[in-house]
Amino acid sequence: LVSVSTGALAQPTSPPKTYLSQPLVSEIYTADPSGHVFDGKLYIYPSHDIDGPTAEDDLGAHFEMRDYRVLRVDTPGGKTVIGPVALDVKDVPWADRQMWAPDAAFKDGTYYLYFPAKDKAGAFRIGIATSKDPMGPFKANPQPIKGSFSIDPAVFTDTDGKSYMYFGGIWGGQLQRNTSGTYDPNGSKTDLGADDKPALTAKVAAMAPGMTEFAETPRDVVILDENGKPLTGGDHDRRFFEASWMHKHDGKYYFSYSTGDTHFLNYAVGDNPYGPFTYKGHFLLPVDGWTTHHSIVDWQGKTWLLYADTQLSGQTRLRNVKMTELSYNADGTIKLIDPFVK
Ligand code: FUB
Repeated sequence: LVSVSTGALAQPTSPPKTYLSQPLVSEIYTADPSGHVFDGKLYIYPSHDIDGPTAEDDLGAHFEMRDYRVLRVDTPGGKTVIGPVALDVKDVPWADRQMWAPDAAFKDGTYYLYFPAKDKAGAFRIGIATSKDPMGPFKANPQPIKGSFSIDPAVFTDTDGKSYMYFGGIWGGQLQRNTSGTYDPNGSKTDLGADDKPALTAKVAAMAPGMTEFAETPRDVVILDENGKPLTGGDHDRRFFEASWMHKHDGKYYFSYSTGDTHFLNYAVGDNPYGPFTYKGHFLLPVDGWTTHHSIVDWQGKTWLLYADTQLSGQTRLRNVKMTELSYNADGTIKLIDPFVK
């Protein structure tokens, strides 16, 4: 027996990753999952990722999605059904490109799809489309919501029937280019550039009863630290970046969001839908891929976290949605979830 040495030292290899959960679908790429229970079934309104030609940049030009597909799960752990095209950008009169993270709501027999897209001037606006079927197809309104800007709408309906839209995102989400009330295409690429000042944050507005207009001028979703001071722009592990979500637990309002460039999902708790909200911590550690975006939904006696990573493709622009159980400690804090099994 002859053994031949190459002379090279063996390189340490990292152990293979074990994922906490598996992609819900592998036929198409999906991200930014917004979950809602309609008639006992879980409907998921995700972004529909495609492999476009645009190079990656800090403003997300590589997320060049053109349509939406709705997912449906009838029982936890059961098969995920992929719906047909629910809305295509070519059928949205005002929109030009980049159909980013959507959400949905139901009222008086109509399903509402809320979605951000860039208009012909390159400014993100939030549009509305309606359907009688939660899977669509949806018909778009000719104009975006009056006074809307930025990205990532999340519509929360409180127990009193009143609905609120949370939205916004910095960097590619353009919040920093909308501080004067109109879109400034030459504004900062990232944030306010003022690390010691209160950070830019999400917006919230009550929806008018018809669900297609804001009932008021959007206000800031203020997130306070343990000393009652707003989180600052330089606090990248805690400050808001994008991916707003609101849910209620034991009478408290949980505002959750992504920290973007530090890749955490965080939450803050308040006493009413407008806040202020007190920062509580991370609840999902960084996933594979640059973005992290989620929703939290009660279904069949449990609370579920819908999230996404890049397990199937290894590419930030081609993501896959996942689902795992989320639970609370006795004091109402959320138990931290690691997307990998160690
Ligand atoms: O999917 C495009 C954008 O990436 C979303 O709108 C953000 O939340 C981030 O996930």
